[in-house]
Order: sequence, then structure tokens, then C-alpha cells
Amino acid sequence: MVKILHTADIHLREYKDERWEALEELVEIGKRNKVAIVTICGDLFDKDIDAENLRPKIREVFSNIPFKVLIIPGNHDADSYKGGMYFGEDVFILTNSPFEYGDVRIVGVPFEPIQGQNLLGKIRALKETLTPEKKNILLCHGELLDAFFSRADFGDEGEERYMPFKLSYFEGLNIDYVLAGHFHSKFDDRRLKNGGYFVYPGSPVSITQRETGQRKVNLFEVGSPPQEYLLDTFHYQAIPIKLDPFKEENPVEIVQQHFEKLHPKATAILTVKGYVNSEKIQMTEQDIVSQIKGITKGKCAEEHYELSDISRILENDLFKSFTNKVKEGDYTEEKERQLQDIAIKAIMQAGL
Ligand SMILES: [Mn+2]
Repeated sequence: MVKILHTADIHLREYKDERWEALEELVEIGKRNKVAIVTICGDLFDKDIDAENLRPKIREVFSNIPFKVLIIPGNHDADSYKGGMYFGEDVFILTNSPFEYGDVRIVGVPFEPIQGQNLLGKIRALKETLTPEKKNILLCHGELLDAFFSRADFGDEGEERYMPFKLSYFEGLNIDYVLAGHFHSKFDDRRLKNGGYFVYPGSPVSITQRETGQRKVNLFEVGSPPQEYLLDTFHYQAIPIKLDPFKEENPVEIVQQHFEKLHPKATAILTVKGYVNSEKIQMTEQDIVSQIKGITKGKCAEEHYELSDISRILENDLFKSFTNKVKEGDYTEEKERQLQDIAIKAIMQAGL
């Protein structure tokens, strides 16, 4: 039974920052779970210069480890491994030759600026190497075209495509797993036609604010399906709150409840929307925002306050007669809310 920890882009750039801590956490998880191999599927470094500066420190992280580390170059660190750079005795940069471990064979398709027929040819040429007497695993770094991911999901701006491939490129090959990197936003696994698996684990630490929610790696046993493993690493957490002026709820308490549940390593992106009835809750817009800010201090990357006090509208005769009509009608609670929402917006727009 061979256990593998598969991670995607870490984009290291500084010693001991939150990304570095994520790498250290992955090493600990690898030890605790007795994995045989850790695969890093591209963009371990943010830039080649970061690899240059951090290499001595990386050797320390990867020294005295009870597993092998396999790395393939990504589009951000494609030149970081050239010239026989040494990352540690248990670290292998997978470029041309396969890595054999018992009855498991791992091959890498390192990042290159190629696509279409060139890339397809490169993958299909692996047919000679991927013989069926072993479990075959392929590491790659690029964009899966079968899915409607946006460019931002890959953590890159601009229009350029990086090693774009389709699941069909792997057809006809003895592949049990494609372990991929480059896709940052979330864990995403699919089946290959031959029954094998294609997995993007998502970045193990948030690189930009687009990567929200607790991060994951793929920690699995060769022969079994891929497995999501939740990480306690730095990440952004979106907290969208919609206030309902018809409920007896205190907006500050609602925010408080969300922040009590916030992961200790998370930074929030808070959005407070909806309407409040300041008369009913005895708080002005200003009171609400300043009390919320007392709770969120130091815990948010962004705070958006889009709430409005509509106590004036709720006292409006037209609105009152409209809501009474709605109540007489046989609507679901949800439909009732929608109609009230429409009336509130109409009255606001009309400036009544
Ligand atoms: Mn990346």
C-alpha cells in the first residue's frame, strides 16, 4: 500500500511567511500519515528568483524526511530547476525519466510553453513508458479545457493559455492517476475514460483573495480513489450576510456568530447586505457598522457594508397596504419576501 500526498501550487516567495508555513504543515501531514511520496505539481515557487533565494532553506525543510518528494516545474518556476540544482537527497525533479517506487511508476510532464498537437504528441509518446505491469501516475501542470474554469481560477491574469489539455489526450494510455497542478481555486476530481482519475487539489494556501475557503490536498492510497484532506493553513473566507428587516435579529450578533466560527488561520472578506429597521432594533446604520467593526478588527482583508435602514419605508402607507395584500395572498414565505423586496426597491427608487 503506497500512500501519496498530492499538492498543487504553493508559490513560495519568502521564508517563514504563510505560504512557507503551509509547506511545513504539508511535511508534518506527510509524516503523520506515513506517506511514501509527496508530489508537488508545479509552481512550488512564485518566481525563479525566489527558488534561487529559498533553495538552501528548502533543503532544511526536506531533510530527514521519511518520504520522497517529487517536483515538476510549473509556468511560474519553469527555470528554477535547470542546471542540476540540489534540493535535498530525497527530492527528485521529474523531467525526463520516470520515478519507480515498488509497483508504482510516476512520470512528469514538466511545464513547457506548448499546446495543441505538440502537447498531445508529448503525452501520447508516454505510451512506451507506461507499461501495464505497474500502477502509472502522471504529474502535470496546466489548464484542463474540459471544464469551464475562468482564467482567474488558475491564479494567472491575462489571456495566455498554459499547457492546455483535454482528458481525451490521456486516452489509450495505461494511466491510473493524473495528479495535476495550476488550478488554484478548489479541489476538483474527474474520471478518465479508462477508469483512472484526474485530480486538481487546489492551492494548499490562499495565494489571492479569489481562493476562498479552507484549503485541501489530495491524500490517497494507490489503488483507491483520490481523497480530500482539509488543511489548517492560511486562507481567505468569504462571509456574505444578508439582513432581513422583518426578523427580530440583531445584525451585530449575526456577524458575531459568523466570526466565532472563523478558522484561526483565516482572514475574512465580509459583505453585509440587505435592510434593517433601525426603529425596531434601536440602532442606526452608524451604530451597526461601528459595532461590527469592533468585532472584525484585524480579521478582515475587505469589509463591504451595503445595508440600508428602511424604517422610513416600512412606515410608508403604500408599502403597508402592499404588504397586507401580499399577506392575504396565498404565497410561500420565500415568495412573500421577494415581493416585499421588490416593493422596497420600488419605493426607494421612487423616493417616496
Ligand atoms: Mn500557479
